[in-house]
Amino acid sequence: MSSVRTEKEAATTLEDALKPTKSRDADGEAVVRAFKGGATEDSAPAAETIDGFHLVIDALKLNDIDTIFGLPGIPITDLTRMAQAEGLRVISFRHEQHAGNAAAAAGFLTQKPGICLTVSAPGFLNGLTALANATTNCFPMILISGSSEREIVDLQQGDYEEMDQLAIAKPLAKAAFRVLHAEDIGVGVARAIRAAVSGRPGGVYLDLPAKLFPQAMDAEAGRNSLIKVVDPAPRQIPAQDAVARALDLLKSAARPLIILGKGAAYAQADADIRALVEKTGIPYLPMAMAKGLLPDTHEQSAAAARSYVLPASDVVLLIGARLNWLLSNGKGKTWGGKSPKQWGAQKFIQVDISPQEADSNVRIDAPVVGDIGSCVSAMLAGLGTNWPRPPAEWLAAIAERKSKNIAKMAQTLAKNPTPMNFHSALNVVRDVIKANPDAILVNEGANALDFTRSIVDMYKPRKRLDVGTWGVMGIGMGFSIAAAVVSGEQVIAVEGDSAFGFCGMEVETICRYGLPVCVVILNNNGVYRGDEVNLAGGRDPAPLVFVKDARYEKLMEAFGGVGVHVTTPDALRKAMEDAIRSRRPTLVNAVIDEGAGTESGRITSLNPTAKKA
Ligand SMILES: Cc1ncc(C[n+]2csc(CCOP(=O)(O)OP(=O)(O)O)c2C)c(N)n1
Ligand SMILES: [Mg+2]
Repeated sequence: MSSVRTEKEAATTLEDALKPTKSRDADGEAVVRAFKGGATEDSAPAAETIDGFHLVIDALKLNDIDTIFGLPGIPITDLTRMAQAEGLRVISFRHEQHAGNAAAAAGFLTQKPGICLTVSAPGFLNGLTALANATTNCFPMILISGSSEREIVDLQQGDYEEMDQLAIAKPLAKAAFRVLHAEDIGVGVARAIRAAVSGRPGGVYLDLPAKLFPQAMDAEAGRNSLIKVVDPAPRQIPAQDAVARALDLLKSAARPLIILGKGAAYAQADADIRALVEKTGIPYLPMAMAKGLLPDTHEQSAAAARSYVLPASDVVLLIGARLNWLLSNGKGKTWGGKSPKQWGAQKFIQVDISPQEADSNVRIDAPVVGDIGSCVSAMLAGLGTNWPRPPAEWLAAIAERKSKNIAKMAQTLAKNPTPMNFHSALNVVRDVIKANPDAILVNEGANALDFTRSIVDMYKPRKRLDVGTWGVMGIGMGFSIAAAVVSGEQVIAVEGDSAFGFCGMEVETICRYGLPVCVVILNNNGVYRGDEVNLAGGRDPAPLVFVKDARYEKLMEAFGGVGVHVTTPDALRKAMEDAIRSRRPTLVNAVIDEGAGTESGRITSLNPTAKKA
């Protein structure tokens, strides 16, 4: 809670709210006196009233929202207390960005909007990065933020935490709303929920000014003003002719390929997606967060032959995957083009919920617009009984490259160098996930991300959460907390030491709520690697390196969790197995070779001035 407790806030404590008191201040001047079930002490029973706090809580509960990720302070301190008192799970963070990231991850995992609750101006801004990231990733979340007095903010007279938050949130969110009157809370929450989850999901901002919370209204009228959103994410059925056009094109392919994106994972259409892949027999590539939709060990996975199949394919079916930078924008060398802007020879079928996605980078020959589940089931129904298997030469060419690359990787993983490196450490994580396929893997860093993505197989859908479309650092602990809270499963967070630094304080949150999170830091003493020196030869360290031999595990111990310092794969394995057995918050500081790692991992080429080896 904020250390500045004004009269305003002092007057809105839970204690006040729970005991019947008189309403005062007809214009709602920041003093809570109306409450659920209240009656005045010294007069005949008055009409039952309800205040803004409870209307917000009831509106959320009515829509089956059971968890709030947030950080208290003016003007939402009592909202967090009352929400907990009313049976919502309130997970309180140390920094709003991580509460926001948790809300986004919860949204991705559950298809319900994750709720992040922040204080005004600085707290709001701290949460905004997560909101923008959620919108970019198409994760449904609602950032609910308290804000200061409208008339003072709008006249820029210098209110406590003055900021026009709605205006700032708008360009970064899918939608943004403000509620000024208690009777509009139901509509505001309903609009926010619909905006977050319908169509292409995204981040929604809901501005609740301080004056809204103590506003009282007749309880029955208040209850009647709430909306239980019916069918918040309506199915969007694709047109039959669009499906037929797509299937005709797919059938004509000599070298077909399916690419599954995180939209496909979000859709929870797992059985149909698997059936479509298996019935067509077409090789597929999972994007990072689509790993596990089919087990990565599936014989149709072409992941180990990615650099061969992308340029060689002739028809590509994109399911919930955008042709953004992660797929080299559908053109250039990756796709067989001779220059960065040149298109390859592929024809594309794109299954996406947004009609505007098609043609965003290259020509889409067969757009199929609708929700992924409806599109995939329509395509499945259209396959008929004698769908031809892809040409044998195509499958054989992929199989050959795949087995060569897998054998090469197996050799690398079998090595046991001293000091430990990314491969020997991640070989352990790979085994641990194989033995615990229900565990959720959270992953961030540069090399720590790229190596984990390629080495650690996933076996089930929506078990991998990572930096997503932006490649943002700092999602690790927020995503881990959300994953543990909404699933109850073991979480394993594989973190670069730099990545962990963006969110490390949230290990206190993990300990406070006793969450089964095992953080593994792949510690190479720096951003990308830890062996750089100051080019000027001065005393300051190079910009990319950290304190050598940092003891990150002590941070976890400081809050009662288990900290382990390891330098060998065997010790790492034991530490992870102990963590999973005990389900105790654990941080394993896995010291690896500080010279292991390349600039920006696999995206060195995006550095404008980096020397290319
Ligand atoms: C918010 C944010 N700030 C900065 C970056 C730039 N960046 C990309 S990866 C990275 C850290 C890489 O170091 P580490 O996490 O230790 O992974 P390693 O490559 O060393 O395994 C940084 C700072 C980013 N992606 N996001
Ligand atoms: Mg590092």
